[in-house]
Amino acid sequence: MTATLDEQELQGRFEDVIAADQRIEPRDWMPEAYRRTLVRQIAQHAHSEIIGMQPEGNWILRAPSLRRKAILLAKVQDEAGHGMYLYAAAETLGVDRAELTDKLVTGKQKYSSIFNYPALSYADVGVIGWLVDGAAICNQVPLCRCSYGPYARAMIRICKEESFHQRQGYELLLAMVNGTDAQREMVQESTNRFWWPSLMMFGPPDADSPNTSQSMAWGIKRHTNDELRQRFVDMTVPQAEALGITLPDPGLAWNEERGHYDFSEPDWTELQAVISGSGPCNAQRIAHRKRAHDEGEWVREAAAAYARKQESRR
Ligand code: FAQ
Repeated sequence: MTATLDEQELQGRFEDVIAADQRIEPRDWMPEAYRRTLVRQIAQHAHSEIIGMQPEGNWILRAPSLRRKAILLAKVQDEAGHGMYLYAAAETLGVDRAELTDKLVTGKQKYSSIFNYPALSYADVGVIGWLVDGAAICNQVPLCRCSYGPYARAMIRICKEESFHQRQGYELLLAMVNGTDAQREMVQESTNRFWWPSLMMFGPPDADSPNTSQSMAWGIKRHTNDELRQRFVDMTVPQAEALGITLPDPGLAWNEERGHYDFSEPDWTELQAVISGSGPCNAQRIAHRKRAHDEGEWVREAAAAYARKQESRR
């Protein structure tokens, strides 16, 4: 009886913190479902950053100049850093990074659909920065106000770096559209391939999103998938115009009454296929991640042995 009352009291306190828009910290009691939802989202987010190194990483050795190589190396390294902050945030919820990595490579946890598309030309490096990091920022800035403290704080630093990434992508595209006809065509061709997958990053439409309403009630998500997708379209159309690039949607038009751009429905069957493992690069991405993890075994062993030795000297 007392245990039930205690649980109710703890639940009440948790709800008060959420209602007051304050932060839940690792030491605080939280409902098991809240903890599970956070582990799911933060782990998926961390996996996305780590798998997200692969498409652009593919171009590091083929960058067209030393300057472009240095920029790309720094960006890909930042993504590794984001993965580390996010795994650390997930660990405050009582899970272990090794366990999360295992769930990634065995397909038990997801990562963002966007990284299952290949980067086929150097214009893709610019378009990934512009559209993919642009969509990531739209989605992630509200996560800086997430009700779970360690995730919210990790997102502040990540968002600062993501906006820098978005600008480097746009700067690369500006250089290319001011170059030759062939370079302008590369930018257009890359935009055509990445536009729809970028819109899908925000998740399924609200009517088909099983997690949104509960995550919003808990203050984990602050906006619905469709709200953020609209925000991204509104933000991106003028940027495309400034680049002189056409977005591949004949339904795209300013709607005076709504004060937003109208746009066509993405192909949701494609999103479902990519999420469930049938995207163009799913198998390759996981195989590469697994190989890198296996080859790093000796590094982890050496680091653990060194840590044990340091500990025994104290
Ligand atoms: N891909 O009920 P919802 C980056 C899953 S940015 C794969 O709407 P939720 C930076 C979803 O997990 C990319 N799966 O789910 C970068 C759920 O499955 P589950 C990462 C998706 O959680 C840039 C099911 O569908 N950003 O890495 C996708 O409320 C450049 C039902 O969906 C984040 O992770 C998808 N697109 O909303 C790096 C941001 N969409 O778990 C390198 C944080 C949905 O029940 C280069 N995450 N699913 O089995 C979020 O904001 C949310 O988790 C959403 C999904 C919005 C992604």
